[in-house]
Amino acid sequence: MKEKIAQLKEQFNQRIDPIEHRDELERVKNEYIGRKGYVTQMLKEIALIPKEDRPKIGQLLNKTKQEIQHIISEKEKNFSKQVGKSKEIFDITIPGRNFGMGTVHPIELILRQTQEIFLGMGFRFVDGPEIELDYYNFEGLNIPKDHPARDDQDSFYINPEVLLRTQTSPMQVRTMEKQPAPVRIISTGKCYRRDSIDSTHTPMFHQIEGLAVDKDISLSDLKGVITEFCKQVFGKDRKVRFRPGYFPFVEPGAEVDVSCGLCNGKGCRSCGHTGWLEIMGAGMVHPNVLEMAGYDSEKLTGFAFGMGVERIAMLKYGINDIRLFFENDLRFLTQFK
Ligand code: 2NL
Repeated sequence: MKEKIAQLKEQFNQRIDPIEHRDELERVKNEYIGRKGYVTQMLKEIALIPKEDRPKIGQLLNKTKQEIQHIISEKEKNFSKQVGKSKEIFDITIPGRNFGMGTVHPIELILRQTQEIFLGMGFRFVDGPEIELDYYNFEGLNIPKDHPARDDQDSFYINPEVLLRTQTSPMQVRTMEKQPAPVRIISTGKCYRRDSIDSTHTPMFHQIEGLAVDKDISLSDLKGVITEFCKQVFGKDRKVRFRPGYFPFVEPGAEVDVSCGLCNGKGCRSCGHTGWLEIMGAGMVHPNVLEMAGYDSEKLTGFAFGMGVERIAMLKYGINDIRLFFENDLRFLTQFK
């Protein structure tokens, strides 16, 4: 009988531990100490054992019953405490709400990638004001007040001497004024021009510009740096070519083309049947620009280049309308990772 009691207690302990719901606790309570429960049953069985053993067994069985009762009431108390916490009111197995991670804007993706490429080639990143002096935006870049190039860059003027920058070059002039050569910088950011909006123009756009000034900088340095950049952005198999082009702040100046990735340079609709896509302007820094910044153009030379970030992104990702970048339609924006 003693063993049977020990077994019963052991069995009860195993049953009670994993119980998580009130209903089950009630069932187990009945099973053990209810009117027809095991313990009650065994109390009746005491009449069947030898008289001299009855007090001891009776005591043991009563003690066990009390223990069982104690454990059950503790568990009941626990359950009432948990009301209002997670277990019974909230179903913690329901999946949480997903607020999404968001994605980086395609323009920002190109900016980051470009900065990384040029940082890898020893360039330093400089940042500057979007509200600029006419001097840094035009004059210091060899574009005096009566220069026809001003017509191509119709600007937002705040007053006759202050405007929203039309290019990122002002920061490069400021840097040359501040520090002696050698200079290796890239400057990126928003630029503004008074353009009518269409599939290739918006009054605000982004530029990436680079400048290197040192002793003995030559056109081949420019070609090497630009070719490396194009291969890293568009792919190793793309070709790069330089055509003569005019910009007031460089001499000689060039337009840079990259071979069309759709037709591999054979000519198709997307490249206007030329096999080439124009991606940036570049050239050797004009001696006037160096002199105005305080550099000796007899001793120093430099190269510079500039490109529109939207245009690079459109060519890289096959986007045909610049307005998509600014409409902020998530179906468009989340495609770039
Ligand atoms: C374009 C043309 C170019 C530059 C930018 C530059 C800056 C300084 C001196 C000389 Cl401080 N040049 N920048 C040079 C050639 C072309 O960009 O229309 N890009 C979209």
